[in-house]
Amino acid sequence: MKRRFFIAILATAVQLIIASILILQPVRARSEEAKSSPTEVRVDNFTFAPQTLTVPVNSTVTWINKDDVPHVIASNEGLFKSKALDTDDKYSYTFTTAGTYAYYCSVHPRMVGKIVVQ
Ligand SMILES: [Cu+2]
Repeated sequence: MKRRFFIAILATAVQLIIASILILQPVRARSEEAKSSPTEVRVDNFTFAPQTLTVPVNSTVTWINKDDVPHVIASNEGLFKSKALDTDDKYSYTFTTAGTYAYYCSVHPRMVGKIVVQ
C-alpha cells in the first residue's frame, strides 16, 4: 500500500518534469531567436552591410566600423549623427517610430544606407 503510493508520487513527479521540459524548451528557443535577430550594420570597404536593414519598432541598431578609415553615421533628416568612428568603434541608435530612415556617411557622402522600422 505504502509502496504503491510512493510509485504513484514518483510517476507524477516524472510526468511533471517531462511536461516542464516540453513546455520550456520552445520558449527558450524562441527567446534566443529574438536575441539573435540582426540589428547590426557593418561598415566595411566603404559600404554599409546590409545596405537596407529591416527591424521591428524599438530596435537598437548598432553600426560597427570595420574599415581602417573613420566614418560618421548621419541621418538624412538630422535625426541622429555619430561621432567619427575609428576602426571597431560602434554607434547605436534606437528607432521608436515606424518608418524608413535613410542615412549616409558625412565623410564619404556616397556611402548610403537605409533602416526600415516596422
Ligand atoms: Cu565614411
